[in-house]
Amino acid sequence: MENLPFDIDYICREFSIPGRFTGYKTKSDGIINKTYVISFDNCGKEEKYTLQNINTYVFKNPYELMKNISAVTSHIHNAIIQKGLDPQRRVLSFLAASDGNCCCKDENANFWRLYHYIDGVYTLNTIDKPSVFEACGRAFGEFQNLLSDFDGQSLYETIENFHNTKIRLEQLKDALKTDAVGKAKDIQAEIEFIISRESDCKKLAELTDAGLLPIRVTHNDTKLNNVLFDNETDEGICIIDLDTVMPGLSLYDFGDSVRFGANKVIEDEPDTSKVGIDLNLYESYTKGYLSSCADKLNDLEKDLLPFSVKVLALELGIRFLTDYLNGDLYFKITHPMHNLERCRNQLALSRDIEINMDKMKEITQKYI
Ligand code: GN1
Ligand code: MG
Repeated sequence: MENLPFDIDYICREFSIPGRFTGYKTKSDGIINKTYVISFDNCGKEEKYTLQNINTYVFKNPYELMKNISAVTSHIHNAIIQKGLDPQRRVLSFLAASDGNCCCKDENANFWRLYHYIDGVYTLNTIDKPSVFEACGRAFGEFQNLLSDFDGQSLYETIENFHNTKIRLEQLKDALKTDAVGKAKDIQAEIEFIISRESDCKKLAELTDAGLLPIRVTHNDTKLNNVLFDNETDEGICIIDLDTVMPGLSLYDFGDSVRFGANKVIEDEPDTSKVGIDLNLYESYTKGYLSSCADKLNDLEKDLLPFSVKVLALELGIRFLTDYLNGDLYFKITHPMHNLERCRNQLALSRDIEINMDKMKEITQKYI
């Protein structure tokens, strides 16, 4: 097979994969790592694996990253067995490389990891029916539950201050000052919008410092497409993309999930007039999420659920804009304005959430 985006002989050797390589598919859901599903014929039986090239611009220490993921997945694995459920389909399982680590480094300093492919599931980038988003909320709430007795102290911080919106804003201001590629002049409106919401950016960090919001072990990247849904039951059975599982706030997970899934359009939609919060979807997610973890959250966490959606949209807008100013080094892009369009989409969403805040609070109250 010609022109593979990976060296299949190396991968097979490193992970001792049995059988004959028959082909691959590229997965395009994530915008950080490169992901492929690779297939083998093992004595007449098709066997599949998910192969990922870890983005080392984003994740500086893949070995630490994989130690986190090993610890977290084995904790979840045990918890799932205790519940009498099938760990093969409900948690990712990684293959060890030849040196015993859960990833390997090739001669070009690319890091690779491999996990068993889970069959009979689908992923989504948009919602076709509200019940699916309720299932997504239930799955992330359950993820929170499964990790509630996991010791976060043992985890490395794979990306420092990942959801510290206050620090994200400082990083934007630095990028603006440096103006590495001369784009600062074009983004006055976006900067004004963000600066006028500086107090919102600081709020969660301040409440955490004051000891009012508890640090938990959270996923931190709770996009809809990071859930595997069962083909037969539509249940969200497995949470993937565990790179950012770290100590964090429950509100990061709730806010991030809703800002992605309950937006009326996809994150990449450039027409901001179409952007908005779908209140029915907000309700579905809130219902699902609180049904599986309401008893774990304190009153302030529950009160701030709607606010968290606004602030996570604002934060991602800040991150896209910072990357745009820095010359698009972090997120994969397909065209020069991509990160700016994504930023505008998120800022429009946070504006629409402000407008609908009272309605969102009312909906949330129904499920508290
Ligand atoms: C990235 O890896 P992926 O595509 O699931 C990013 C998230 C953003 C998201 C926006 C490690 O997630 O924080 O919310 O893009 N992950 C990282 O689409 O930065
Ligand atoms: Mg992902």
